[in-house]
Amino acid sequence: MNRKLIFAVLAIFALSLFSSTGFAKDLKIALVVKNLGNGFFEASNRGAQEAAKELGGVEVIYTGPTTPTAEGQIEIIRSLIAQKVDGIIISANDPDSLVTITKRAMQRGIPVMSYDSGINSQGRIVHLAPSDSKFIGYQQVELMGQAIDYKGEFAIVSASSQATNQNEWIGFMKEALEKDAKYKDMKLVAVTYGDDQTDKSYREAQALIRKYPELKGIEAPTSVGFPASGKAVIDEGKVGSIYVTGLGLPSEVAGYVKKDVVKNFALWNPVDLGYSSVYIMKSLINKEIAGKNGDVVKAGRMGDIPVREDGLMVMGSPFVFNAENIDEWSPVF
Ligand code: RAM
Repeated sequence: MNRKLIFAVLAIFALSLFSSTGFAKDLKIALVVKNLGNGFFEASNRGAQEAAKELGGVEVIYTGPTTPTAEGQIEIIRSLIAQKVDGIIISANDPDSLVTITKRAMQRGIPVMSYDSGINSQGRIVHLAPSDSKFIGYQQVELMGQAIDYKGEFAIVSASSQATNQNEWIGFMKEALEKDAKYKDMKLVAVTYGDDQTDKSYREAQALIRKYPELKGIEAPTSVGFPASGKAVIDEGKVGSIYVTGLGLPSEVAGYVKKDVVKNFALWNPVDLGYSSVYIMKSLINKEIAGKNGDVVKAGRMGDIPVREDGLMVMGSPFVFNAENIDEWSPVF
């Protein structure tokens, strides 16, 4: 072998050594949220970035449309496929219309999972739900019951009308009202949609208060619609006669607890949700799991998360917040 050849062989050897010991390119994982400017998703991104740091060699790209539409997310996924990201985690604005594009991503070798708000199972490998949907729906009715003494009219200010997660929860809220005699004197009079926009949610809540003079409660299963509804109750002079409950960030709802507009509400930890999703996606990219029933992901400080039937994964039970614990939680998320 001449000296040049020996040199070339050595150079190739050194290069491959470097690439397997830290000079390898980072895995690019996209976190596609329903919409930007939403505190819930920003908190989930904090957890996602934390997981990326812990795992090493992972870059999380936080992205999403400005308003929560499936069209906006389809455009973003199209461009993520072109950029050849290594994995896509998405909170879906629609369970069906994203399937075609996410299937295309998977055909190109990019694993897709949903978190928070699911895509139908043909369009993703696994879905990480924050908690059992039935549990969430029934719990919301119970919290509303506690706030209005299980009596009177209440209305819902939801997120967007196509959102998978909110629609599932609302379905279970209706089921609880029908099935459980405890709620027989409570009446759901309307379901409206604030599209996870503060202004629109505020206007919807205001319209409900004006349209239903007997209204006793507003339930908002969205972190954006919840504080917006609280503000509408105050501005309409209804403190003490209309109570708001729902799913919200303690940091954004604390003020309404103090003003006696909110007695109690629930949420899971969005930081943990984003954190767990990145661990799950890394296992999918590295083919440590296939996303089948019985697979288990070792998700760092969150411990083992098993895959159930239909690729469903579930994080835990929601926390309930009230005047007693709100100050402890509002600095956290
Ligand atoms: C909003 C979004 C999200 C939901 C929370 C509770 O931020 O709609 O999907 O999980 O509220």
